[in-house]
Amino acid sequence: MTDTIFAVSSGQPPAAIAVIRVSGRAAFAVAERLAGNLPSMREARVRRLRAADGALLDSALVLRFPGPATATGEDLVELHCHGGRAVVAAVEAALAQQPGVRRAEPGEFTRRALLHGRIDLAEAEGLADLLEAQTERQRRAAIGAVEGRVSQALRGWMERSATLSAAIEAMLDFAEEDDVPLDEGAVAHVRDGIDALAQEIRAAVAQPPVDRLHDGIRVVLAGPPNSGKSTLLNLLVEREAAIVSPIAGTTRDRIEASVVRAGIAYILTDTAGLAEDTDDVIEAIGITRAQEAMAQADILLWMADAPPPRADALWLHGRADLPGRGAIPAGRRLAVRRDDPASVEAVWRLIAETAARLLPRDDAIGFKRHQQARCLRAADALAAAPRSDPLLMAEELRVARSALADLLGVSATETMLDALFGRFCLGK
Ligand SMILES: Nc1nc2c(ncn2[C@@H]2O[C@H](COP(=O)(O)OP(=O)(O)OP(=O)(O)O)[C@@H](O)[C@H]2O)c(=O)[nH]1
Ligand SMILES: [Mg+2]
Repeated sequence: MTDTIFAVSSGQPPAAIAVIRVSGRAAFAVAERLAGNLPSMREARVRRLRAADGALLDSALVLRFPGPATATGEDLVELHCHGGRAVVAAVEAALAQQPGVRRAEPGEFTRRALLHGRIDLAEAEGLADLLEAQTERQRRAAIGAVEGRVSQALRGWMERSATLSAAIEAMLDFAEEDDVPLDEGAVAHVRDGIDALAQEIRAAVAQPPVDRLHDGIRVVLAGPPNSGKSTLLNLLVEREAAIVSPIAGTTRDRIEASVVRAGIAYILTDTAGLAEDTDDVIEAIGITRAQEAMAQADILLWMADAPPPRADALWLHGRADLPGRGAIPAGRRLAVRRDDPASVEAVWRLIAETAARLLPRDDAIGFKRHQQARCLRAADALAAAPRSDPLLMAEELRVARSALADLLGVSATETMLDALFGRFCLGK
């Protein structure tokens, strides 16, 4: 933590410009050694960067920002160099030679931001998702988290819980000091507040998590051999991803193809035909893999005449152009034929409709799965609080708060509680 760190914060060279960031106590001193006198705070100036022996390294735009109001919470310098590989390597080498200065570990700038309270854990997770975002929907969900949408919800619940705890504390103090029984009406009122909070948390995390949005929706094609799975996969992804042949058992392994449609990422998986019985060892392994893929599918496209193994599968009627297969039998969602692009488009529409139900709405807070699980734990603790025992209620409130605090990467901030209790005590 006492080290001063540096790293290229823009994309990998070569590029027109490479932004090298230096963060830490020695940031200004180090930059001064390279650039001569530094520009005023938050002002951009061109400076010549020189090695220790005075040799010219590059001419760069130099900016400096005083901590703690910086991205990392520390003194921060940005060197906007020419983005050639050798330029960047030379400036990095000059930085690394300075005492107490080293190259940053992956994510270390963000880690420092977290440690210095510039961002919280939920925002940091959003930032990681934002950097990985490849689709418009992924970007929108991630920027929401970076801007504190998740954090605000969590903090709001923590504060409500702290207020309820404070009310209990005040009630207990009052009863003790004046030696009177607890006011049952007031206890019931707090208990109702706890219930309302539990319900609100449950409702907020009832939306599908954002994980599927970031990881891609897993669409798996499965069914018996020769049912047209690989043909449909190729048509859906518009390339020859899988081998198609009239020989039953052509596909033996899982074949994955990633596609983005309407801002949503999908991973399509073609699988080995589920032959009734086989002596072929490799085919048998393929079938096991197919079954694993089916178990992990968010959307199962079931191409078979026999009914699907899962109630939520999308049952398709394949090869509908063949004689005798013209009419769609009951239970099938759609008929597919390789000579009819409209039938393939209809499959995509069906996938998209199903996917929409698996993804959070655009106006949802956008929790991740692990955040939802922890929020539910907090809600369970609240719901478990007994109706008439204020001490146990206070304990469940504390448990809930600490579950929420973990998601923000803060300790169930005593400071926040102190402030709140302090306020209550004033009027007592
Ligand atoms: N007429 C017609 N033939 C089709 C259609 N779709 C696939 N076929 C043919 O059916 C045979 C099997 O197709 P595949 O796509 O390889 O079937 P699969 O389900 O992947 O088969 P396995 O990999 O063995 O499990 C091939 O000869 C395809 O040309 C279709 O819509 N109409
Ligand atoms: Mg196949």
